[in-house]
Amino acid sequence: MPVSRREFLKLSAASAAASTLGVELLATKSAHATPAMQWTKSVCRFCGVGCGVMIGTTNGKVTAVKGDKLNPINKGLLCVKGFYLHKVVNAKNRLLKPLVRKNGKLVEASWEEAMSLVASKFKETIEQNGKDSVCFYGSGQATTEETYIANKLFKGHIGTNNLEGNPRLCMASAVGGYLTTFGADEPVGSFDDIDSADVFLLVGSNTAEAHPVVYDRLVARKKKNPNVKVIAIDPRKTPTNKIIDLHLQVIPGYDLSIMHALANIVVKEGFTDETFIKDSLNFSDGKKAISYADYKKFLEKYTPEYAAEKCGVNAEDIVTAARWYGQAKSVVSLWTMGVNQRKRGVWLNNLMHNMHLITGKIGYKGADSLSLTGQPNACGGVREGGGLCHLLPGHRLVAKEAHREQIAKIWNVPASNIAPKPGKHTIAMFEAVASGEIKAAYIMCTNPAQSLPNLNKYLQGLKDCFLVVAECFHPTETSKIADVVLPAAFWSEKDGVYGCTERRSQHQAKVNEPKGEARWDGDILIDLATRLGHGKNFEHFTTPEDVWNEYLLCTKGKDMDLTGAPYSRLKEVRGLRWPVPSVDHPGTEHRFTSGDPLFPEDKAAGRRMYFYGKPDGRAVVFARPDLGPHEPTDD
Ligand SMILES: Nc1nc2c(c(=O)[nH]1)N[C@H]1C(S)=C(S)[C@@H](COP(=O)(O)OP(=O)(O)OC[C@H]3O[C@@H](n4cnc5c(=O)[nH]c(N)nc54)[C@H](O)[C@@H]3O)O[C@H]1N2
Ligand SMILES: Nc1nc2c(c(=O)[nH]1)N[C@H]1C(S)=C(S)[C@@H](COP(=O)(O)OP(=O)(O)OC[C@H]3O[C@@H](n4cnc5c(=O)[nH]c(N)nc54)[C@H](O)[C@@H]3O)O[C@H]1N2
Ligand code: SF4
Ligand SMILES: [Mo]
Repeated sequence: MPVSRREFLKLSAASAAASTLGVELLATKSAHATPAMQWTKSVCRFCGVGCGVMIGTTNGKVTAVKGDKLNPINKGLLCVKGFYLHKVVNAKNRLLKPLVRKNGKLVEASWEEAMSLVASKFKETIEQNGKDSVCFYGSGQATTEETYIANKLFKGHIGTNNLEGNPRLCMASAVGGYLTTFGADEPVGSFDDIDSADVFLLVGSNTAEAHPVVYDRLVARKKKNPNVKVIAIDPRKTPTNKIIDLHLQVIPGYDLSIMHALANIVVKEGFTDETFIKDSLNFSDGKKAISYADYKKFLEKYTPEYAAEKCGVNAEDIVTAARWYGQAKSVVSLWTMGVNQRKRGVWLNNLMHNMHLITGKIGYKGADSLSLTGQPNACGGVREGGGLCHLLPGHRLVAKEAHREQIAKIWNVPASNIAPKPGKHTIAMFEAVASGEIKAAYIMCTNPAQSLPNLNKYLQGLKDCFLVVAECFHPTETSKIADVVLPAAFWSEKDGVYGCTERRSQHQAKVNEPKGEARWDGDILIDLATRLGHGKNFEHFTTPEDVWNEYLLCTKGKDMDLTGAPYSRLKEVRGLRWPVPSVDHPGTEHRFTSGDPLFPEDKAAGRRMYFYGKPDGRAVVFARPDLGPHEPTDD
């Protein structure tokens, strides 16, 4: 890497701060524009903000990157990560040739040798130990096309649902939260809501460092309107504190009680939207339906004093936060890993939504319960594309017979090829690797020997199993212990689609040839499929666009309909927010309300919102206890 992690974090914060002051240093500094340079529209591959970039090439070499001024997400700004993309493409530690382990050492090999070894080992393992003795571990940084091919190969042809991705470590709680509250995954609104919100509630989210361009948008909103208030719930003081008006510095893991206390005050002081509650909400204790009156009774325990005691904050601050929230015309909540990465992650996601629902502050400009996604394509490839062990493409489930049949038809396989039982989720999968139950693993675009929790439990198993790693760089902690390392094309060396936090799908452009002998990840997987005897159903994939076109069939008529987003259109526009059911549809800013092409006016019968993911169109407010962390912090 061109900078150390410490410098990197400093730079991130510094760049965000610079743009706070209106200095547009981000886009221009490293882009040494020359007349010979050609500029191509693309997208950043580093985080879920999904900033638009312009890639500068000189004689087929990537020489500069600048923010895309026409992109509505970043309007020309980039943080230090996007800003360095051209350096990363050309980094010295790019992996240029396949590596195969011989006598304990990784040595260079031909593609033919490496791939025939991978195919024969996978074949042998499946024959001797069954299809569930192999697995695939992918990434929210892979393109949708890549994840789609892996899904088609592993779930549809090999016949194992042992296919997972690193978003499990990151976004799984958010998915669970959206599904249980609204009946459908992914946000109701979009980043645009940031530009008109009056109050922001940031929970467990250090946007200044982790999502700097979102932070910039927040800063811009606050600068324009000094009455805007930002509340943060976070155990740490972070660089994001620069714009925070009220900081509830909680003891980690206890903040469920704060969210209930906020609801308690909002109810007591009359900030609820009674019409919206009557028309559009149900209540649940997590096991069964309860009434609105039951919910109010449940909240009584959660006084500001109770929550303050549990969380180590001031009761008055909780009251202030609740009043700001209640009085505001519109509120945007943003949260990331401080909410998701915990035993009660889904529950806390539900509580974030609860507040928006009981106050009716959702589904219009400036009002949204907006989970910030970590990775650039966790939403697109993995959540929408079905890159987890229980999913199929197009927000479908392996457990549903109709869903298996629909996808099997598109994949041209018997529906019985797809197993009805979910495979092993990430942790169970690596436990099975550690115990020797899974004997061969294909890892693409992620570095689990660095990023798994409780890593020491899994390292020996990873070393013992037959480990294939597709990587752009070497060494990484995972490539170091692999049996075969396959050089993958990076970012600007391949076409693909990324779907960011706000349901927006964007085209990533190929502008240069892969370095050395690197190949597109999709191409490597198609090669493996062919060697395993499944070539017939993959041979029509000659380009990523072919794959995208097949994937679009999986989205037709679904809540994440992308039918109106073929490459021809994506290459022109700055992404499209689904549902986008036809090529003349502009995309959707707010779901479940008028303007959403799926909003059923007839069923809604005058209601402002209809949550069509639920059978009766009503979202659910959850009254679950404020259980603390699995493992409290010690000194
Ligand atoms: N520079 C850089 N940026 C990145 C990434 C990167 O690797 N580097 N990765 C991207 C990805 S994949 C992700 S997921 C995001 C992560 O983005 P963030 O989640 O914003 O980043 P974290 O550093 O994980 O910060 C989590 C915050 O949660 C707080 N927290 C911890 N425990 C609790 C708790 O119990 N309650 C509350 N309320 N808060 C708590 C922490 O103090 C911290 O401020 O960043 C994305 N952006
Ligand atoms: N201790 C600790 N652990 C964590 C977290 C934490 O905050 N602290 N955060 C968790 C979270 S939120 C997340 S999202 C995960 C992230 O965990 P990882 O996915 O392991 O994170 P990265 O380091 O981004 O790994 C991506 C890898 O893909 C490679 N790569 C990049 N582009 C391509 C490509 O086009 N093709 C291929 N084949 N490879 C490519 C990169 O070189 C890199 O090695 O970590 C989780 N684990
Ligand atoms: S905020 Fe995220 S998407 Fe935007 S430039 Fe930075 S890393 Fe890339
Ligand atoms: Mo993440």
